[in-house]
Amino acid sequence: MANLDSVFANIVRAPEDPILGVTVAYNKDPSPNKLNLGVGAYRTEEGKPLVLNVVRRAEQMLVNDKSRVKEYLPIVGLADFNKLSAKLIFGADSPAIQENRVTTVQCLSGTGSLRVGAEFLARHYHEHTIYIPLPTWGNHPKVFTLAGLSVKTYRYYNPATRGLDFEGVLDDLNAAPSGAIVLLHACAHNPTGVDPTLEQWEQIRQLMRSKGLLPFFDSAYQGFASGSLDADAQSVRIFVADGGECVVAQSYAKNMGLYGERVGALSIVCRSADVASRVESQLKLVIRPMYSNPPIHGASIVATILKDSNMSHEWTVELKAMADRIISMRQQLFDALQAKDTPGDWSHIVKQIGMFTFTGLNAEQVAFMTREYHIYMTSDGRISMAGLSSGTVPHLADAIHAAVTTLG
Ligand code: KET
Repeated sequence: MANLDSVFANIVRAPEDPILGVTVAYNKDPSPNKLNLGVGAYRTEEGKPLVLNVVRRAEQMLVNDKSRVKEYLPIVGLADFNKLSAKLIFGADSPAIQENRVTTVQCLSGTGSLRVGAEFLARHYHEHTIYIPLPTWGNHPKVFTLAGLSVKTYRYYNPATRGLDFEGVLDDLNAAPSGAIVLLHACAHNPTGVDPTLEQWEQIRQLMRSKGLLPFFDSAYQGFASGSLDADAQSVRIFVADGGECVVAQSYAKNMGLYGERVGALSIVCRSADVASRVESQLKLVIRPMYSNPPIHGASIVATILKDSNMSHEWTVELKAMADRIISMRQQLFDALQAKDTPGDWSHIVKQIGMFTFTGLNAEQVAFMTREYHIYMTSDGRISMAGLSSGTVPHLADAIHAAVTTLG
């Protein structure tokens, strides 16, 4: 057989990605009632992907501007984009920015920013252990391990209360070696939808600073949790306000709907402008052999919007509308399960925040819902609320009811 001649003949087939593989399976399903609640991607009430009006407007302006060229960006990306991204997450009046203690580099969306940050830390930071919450976004351990960090977990979610295991967070961070890196979800924790309160953040900050733990924030949902960009950045800002150091990966995939444009930023807040500029020089050495320099289009869209106050305002209105639609989906799903008397307490659906509900459904129940109802979701029971609409809530409620009553 010719196949045996291949130098790759012994390659073992890899499994699909636990999140993106759900879309692959969904695409293969011919059922007209199929519903994809796997990947965290916003859909309209009509179930369609959404390009924000303000994004269309910015793109039109870019296309019409004949002075624009397609030259390479610098290794660190578009300067305006970097400045505006730092302001967006740290606040317009952030002393760290004013004192030039922040270096920001444009990266390939949230994932690329995490990867560049992790590669930098593996090369230049003395402690190679990173603590990630349990559970967390499935790609985190892979990104950090491949970058050369050693991954450990800290307790985060309590399945019994479907809320934060705050004691667990504090105990595990307290037991971490001094200097360890700690991955924190800035807001709208994925997959649980459970965030610390501001008071709890403050206690986490105090503990981390007292032990010299280095915060590495993943901010993939700024504006999606509360609908307010500033409120959703509070966790990051209280860490920056104490003058200490931190690392932040930002994504515009969800909050500006720029998923496929791959726009994000990595910021490292340092103690002095001199350190920040040396850090940036080393970030360039990480980026150059990895992908040389980042793409221009998406970052230009973001910069066009953020530097214009009218367009920025228009963005916040559209962002709030997305956040509000998700919140109303939570209420509708909760009401539908109440109306059916579905066994169990479903109040966590309305209490959790952000794009996802961590339903508590087990892998067997999820498989049942996919098989019998053509509803696609990750096997950990996470559903993307942003993929639901008023029209599909009853179908999902029927499926959950049947899964819970049939499989207990
Ligand atoms: N961090 C978190 C917490 C996150 O949920 C995602 C994406 C990312 C980073 C990366 O996003 P990027 O597109 O690189 O900017 N999460 C959704 C999509 C995915 O898995 O890629 C998801 O959980 O469905």
